[in-house]
Amino acid sequence: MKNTFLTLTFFISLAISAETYTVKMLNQGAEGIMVFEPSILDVDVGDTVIFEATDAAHNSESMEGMIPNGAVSWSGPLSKDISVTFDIPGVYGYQCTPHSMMAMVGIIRVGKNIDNLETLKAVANIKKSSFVMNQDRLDSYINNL
Ligand SMILES: [Cu+2]
Repeated sequence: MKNTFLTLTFFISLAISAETYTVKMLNQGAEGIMVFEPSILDVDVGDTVIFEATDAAHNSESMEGMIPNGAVSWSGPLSKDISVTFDIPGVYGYQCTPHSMMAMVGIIRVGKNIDNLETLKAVANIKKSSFVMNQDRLDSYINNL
């Protein structure tokens, strides 16, 4: 009986304990210049991601048409950390506003859910035509989901 109670308590505490992750905004990372690191991140519903202003002059902004229906968009200030909590499952595409042309983009998948992936891909196809470098970066992130 006591063991059952302890097991139950353990699983309940797992279910309600949200995690916090950090994504660095970098001038230079393992994947090249102007990158989010990690560029692809899996989180659970209710988890929080801190986009950390490791290097200056970057921000994190959700991309129009690249977040699930009902999800709240975000747009962080330059050179400042921003914290975003993900309550809606699905795939989220985001960018650094001043470096979007350099394909400074990232993907967060919430709850292993890819229901909006086809919509996101269609928008990404249009978006990548604006990239002046790293044209295949966003595609490669999406293909890694
Ligand atoms: Cu940037």
